[in-house]
Amino acid sequence: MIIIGEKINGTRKTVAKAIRDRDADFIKELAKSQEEAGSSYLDVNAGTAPVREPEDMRWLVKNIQEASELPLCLDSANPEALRIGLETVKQVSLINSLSGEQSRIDGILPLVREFDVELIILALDDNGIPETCEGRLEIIHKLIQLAKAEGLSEKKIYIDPLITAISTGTENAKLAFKTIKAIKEAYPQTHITGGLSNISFGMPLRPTINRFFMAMAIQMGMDSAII
Ligand code: THG
Repeated sequence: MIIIGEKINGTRKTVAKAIRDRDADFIKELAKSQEEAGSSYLDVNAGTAPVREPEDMRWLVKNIQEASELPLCLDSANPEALRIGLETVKQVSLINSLSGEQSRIDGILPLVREFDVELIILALDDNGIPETCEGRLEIIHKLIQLAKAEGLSEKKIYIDPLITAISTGTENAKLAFKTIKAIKEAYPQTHITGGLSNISFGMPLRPTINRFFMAMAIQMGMDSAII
């Protein structure tokens, strides 16, 4: 399993405060504890306003790399923040993420050619998240072709089928399993990842639901998770 540690995320209050206060010790501790807990990558999401995000991303990447040797997963929709992150990292990083939204295709795809990266691809576009497996696969298919045209090999591609909450649709777990299985059949060389805790949003016993879902998703071919 390829574990992407999700704790360095500026949408979390404690992390937002640490970014604002430039509290490097707090961020370094989050990096170290996630490395000790078995992370393969550390997700870095500044989660701040677009004008501040590039500089916050640079500060985060610089400080995380002083605390941990792990490769990073740069989590932003902002091409400028991703670029600054990619210029600051010491080793090949995951970009989180490319979607079928035109603004991301235009802003993020060029970075794939320019930098030596790995890439997370999301099954959504300007019309939102398709409610069917077929609709999601159509987007994934298109984005894999685009990424390959930029020289990226399947082994460097991570597909996120988009795990959505069972609290808003009881079929959502089954839909995720079906999509994972179909992706693995069509693109056996790619990795499959996703935000695990999305599945249990709004539910009691979240850790239990997360664990059962994960075990079943692994059976379907999932080999990574953002946790
Ligand atoms: N797919 C991809 N990337 C993603 C997601 C995804 N990045 C962001 C997110 N989803 C995964 N990252 C997080 C980071 C932190 C938390 C959840 C997901 C988190 N949540 C607390 C909770 O749910 O209770 C509340 C916040 C807090 O702790 O303050 O911590 O799906 N490709």
